[in-house]
Amino acid sequence: MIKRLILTALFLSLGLSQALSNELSNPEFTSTTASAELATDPGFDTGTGWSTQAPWSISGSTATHNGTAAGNLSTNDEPVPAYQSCMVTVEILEYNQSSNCEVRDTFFPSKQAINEFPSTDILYDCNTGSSPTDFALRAKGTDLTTIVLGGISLKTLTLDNWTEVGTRTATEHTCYDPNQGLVKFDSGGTVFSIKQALANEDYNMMLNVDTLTSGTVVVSDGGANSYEITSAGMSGFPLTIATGELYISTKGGAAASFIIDSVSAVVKSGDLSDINGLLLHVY
Ligand SMILES: [Ca+2]
Ligand SMILES: [Ca+2]
Repeated sequence: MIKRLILTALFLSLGLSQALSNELSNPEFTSTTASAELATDPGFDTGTGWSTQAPWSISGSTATHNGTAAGNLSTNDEPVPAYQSCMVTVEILEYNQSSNCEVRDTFFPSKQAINEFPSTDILYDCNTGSSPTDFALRAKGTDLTTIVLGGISLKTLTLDNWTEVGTRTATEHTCYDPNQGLVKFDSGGTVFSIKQALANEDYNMMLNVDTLTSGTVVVSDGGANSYEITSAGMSGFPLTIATGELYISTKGGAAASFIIDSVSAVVKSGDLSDINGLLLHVY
């Protein structure tokens, strides 16, 4: 902390504040754009596009599960394009924790549960089912408690200011969670990237890896200049951009699964690069 204070004071006294500005847009991954509504009847007003496995029923603009057996509430008109980053919004009118209601793993690999009442639950993940894709929610509770849902909205998400590079498949994709500001990468071995325009300069980079389950994070200019990260946490490193673009990628050649939290690119300023480098290490 003392070193940090001294260096901050030094930094400010030298009037270098501009030297630390992040040149990237949406560096915290908190900004996404949602698609138009994909569910045919998101409010359960007509039941069109939904299939109800007993004991689910749709009536009066709600979907109800009476807790007598496990059952699925599913779309039947394949509204969601496969392998996309998705936002599922569930309006929960009545719920008991023991009802145990979750998104089926044929849609979300993480099988997320709806668990808050009364609320609107928002779930994020990549749908990885066969193409095109139906959404399904499975209620597993048999405790005679009732679940009542007012609606389910299905939308895909794109990450603002970043461009995807690669072909989305069941095993190669990114997934966006703007609430937490996270990007999840999954790869079976083929490179998948997000990229953003960045002026050709020498930069001090920082990348915060939230979780690294497997594989290697590659930060590069898409050309000869790159840096590899193989552990979670904050990494600071120099990077030269010579192509006008910054890439964050899986390495390829091996399976990868990691989540990144933020990235910054700060232009090195001539003689001051050593100070910047030192600051990065202290922070
Ligand atoms: Ca409704
Ligand atoms: Ca973030």
